[in-house]
Amino acid sequence: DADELFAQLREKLSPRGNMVSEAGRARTIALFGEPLTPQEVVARICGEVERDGLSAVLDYTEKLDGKRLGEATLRVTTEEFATAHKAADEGFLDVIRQIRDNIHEFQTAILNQEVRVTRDLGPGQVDLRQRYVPVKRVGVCVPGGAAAYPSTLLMTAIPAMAAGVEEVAVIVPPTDFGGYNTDLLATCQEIGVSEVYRVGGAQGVAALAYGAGPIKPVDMIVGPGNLFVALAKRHVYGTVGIDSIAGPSEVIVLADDAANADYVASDLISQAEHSPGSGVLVTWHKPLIDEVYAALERQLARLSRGDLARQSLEAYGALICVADENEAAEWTDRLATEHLHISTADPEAMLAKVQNAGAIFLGHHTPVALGDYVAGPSHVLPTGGTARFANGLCSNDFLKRSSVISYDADALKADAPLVQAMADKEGLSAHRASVDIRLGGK
Ligand code: HSO
Ligand code: ZN
Repeated sequence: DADELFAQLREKLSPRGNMVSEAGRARTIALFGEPLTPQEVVARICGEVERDGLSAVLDYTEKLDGKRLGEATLRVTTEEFATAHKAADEGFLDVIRQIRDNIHEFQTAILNQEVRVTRDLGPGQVDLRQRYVPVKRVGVCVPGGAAAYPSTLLMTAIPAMAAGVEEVAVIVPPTDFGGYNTDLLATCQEIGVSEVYRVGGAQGVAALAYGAGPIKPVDMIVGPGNLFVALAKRHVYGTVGIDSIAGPSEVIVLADDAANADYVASDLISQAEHSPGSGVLVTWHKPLIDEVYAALERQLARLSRGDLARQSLEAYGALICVADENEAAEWTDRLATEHLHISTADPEAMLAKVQNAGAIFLGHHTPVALGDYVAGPSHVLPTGGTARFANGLCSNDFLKRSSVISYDADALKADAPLVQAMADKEGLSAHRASVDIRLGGK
């Protein structure tokens, strides 16, 4: 039953913070003396960091990540950056530079420009503007639990820099995949990110939001993380701005008889290997279901993360056969996934039929991995069905807009009756007076 499958997928893929899992029960009893939901854990940690600052951050880092850090070891030093950069492979640094340039090019090209409207009121002139100014200080969460993600640093920090953000502060867990990962530190050095703290989880997000010792509060926090990072961002929202709440990676592949089963399978697996991650095939060419299934088996057997990807696909994947392209478009819009790959004879025609997806990949030569790593749009994208209303991260998210309004004396005179009429209706006589006084009235 299609509706049930849809509900199951949605349920499985959206981050859940209001349930105590088996493992969570024992762990939270050990840590807090009682079983707590992830939401309650996050509220406690954030509350304590807000109250006690650095000491709470260091205590939680010890309790949760098993590392006792001090003020000196929390922040990555200039020497550590330099050493990592020197040790890095020259070929890797060259890759980073090329990707940096791609991201910077795209993120600069899409930047919103000031809009100006002038209105002629007889002799009077009205000048109206929408002005964009970058957020001053941004915090970036880089994951470091399951794998090292220098790509995520690039896909968050470079859009911020392209927008003109002056200060980028990075938090990353104190792990070998995180704050001790030399590739990540070398990447920071290469792109000019010099403020990196070895702290993850809710305590890291709270430190960015409220400030803690050397970590000065930021204006906005972006970037992906585990459930605790996601819930903490939601918790501190309002004190700071945030991007969307990112959940596990997902892709829908739309395919017809022009698709190559091996290519399709490789795209499904590439998002599933994030583990958890999901891949869903939707096709109206029935034989493709069996072909892709066989291709999945072949490829999973020989990939290094094949077992992880298999578990993800078994739990969160699906191969769906529909009647035609229109039904496929309906599925796409309802699932509203992070990635959509259109693997059909005429991808542009299919593109015109769909509305909801964070990033869309056209044709047989555009695997999602190009978007994950090199093309230019950010790989921080809406997940869990939120592509119905949310957007992928981009440079414009780091711009604030202000409206700017300017009237001359004649224009004020021309528009005064409108203000007077509205102020009289709403009974706000001081509003009216602020116009009258300028017209020489009482
Ligand atoms: N597919 C992930 C991004 C990523 N892929 C990072 C590889 N590294 C979320 O869209
Ligand atoms: Zn990926």
